[in-house]
Amino acid sequence: MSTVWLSIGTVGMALGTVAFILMGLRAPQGSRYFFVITASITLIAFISYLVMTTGQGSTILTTADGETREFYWARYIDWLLTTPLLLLDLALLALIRPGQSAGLISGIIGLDVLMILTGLGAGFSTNAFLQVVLFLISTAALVAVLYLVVTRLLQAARGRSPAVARVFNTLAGLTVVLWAFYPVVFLLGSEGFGAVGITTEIFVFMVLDLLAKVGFGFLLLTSRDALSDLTGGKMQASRVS
Ligand code: RET
Repeated sequence: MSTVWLSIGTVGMALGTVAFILMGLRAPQGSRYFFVITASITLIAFISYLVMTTGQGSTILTTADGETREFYWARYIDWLLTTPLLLLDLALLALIRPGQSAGLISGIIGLDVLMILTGLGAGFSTNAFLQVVLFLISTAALVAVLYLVVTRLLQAARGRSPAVARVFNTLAGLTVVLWAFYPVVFLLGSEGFGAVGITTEIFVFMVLDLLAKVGFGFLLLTSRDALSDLTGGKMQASRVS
């Protein structure tokens, strides 16, 4: 059954990538970078899902009490690359002059990378104490990332056009809710308490990944009003300076 869920993930990411590329070809020039970033996100996830569907990208670990579990590390390489890109989409939507907020953007992305790397360490570790410590650091980094999104970025987005502010609110809300599920699945799944089986874990991660990437991408890239406001805003800004 795991292979079925992983195959659905692979096909879903492939379809999302093709759709975003086709939509990008018809998009106004000034907003194309959103299509490039978002299609790259689903393309990377497609590769990761393809790797996992073909039985690669996981390792069998033996825990201290002699039990074994299969750890899918390929998804962490996907997340390491794609979660910063998702945050970049949000930042570019919210900030009028992203170049002037380089500190904020790199802070958010730096915390996000810390989150994924410590999560990878927790997943790979067979030492319970180290797992707990790394899990807590990863979760703290997640809280910090989401906090910055709903404070600093949300505040910045309020200063943009109503259409941009509305799309940002929706996407930020979606991000907070979906991202909060990941540590819960980790905790309940094979890396944590093992309360749910590996097949269920693979299924839930697949649904979350599709919503957080393809769902997020569709919401962003079909918001024509917001995207055209952004191009207009950009042209105005360059005229003033
Ligand atoms: C881990 C490890 C345990 C602690 C935390 C985690 C958070 C993961 C997140 C992943 C988001 C992935 C997305 C993928 C999109 O397709 C690494 C599970 C906090 C938030 C959005």
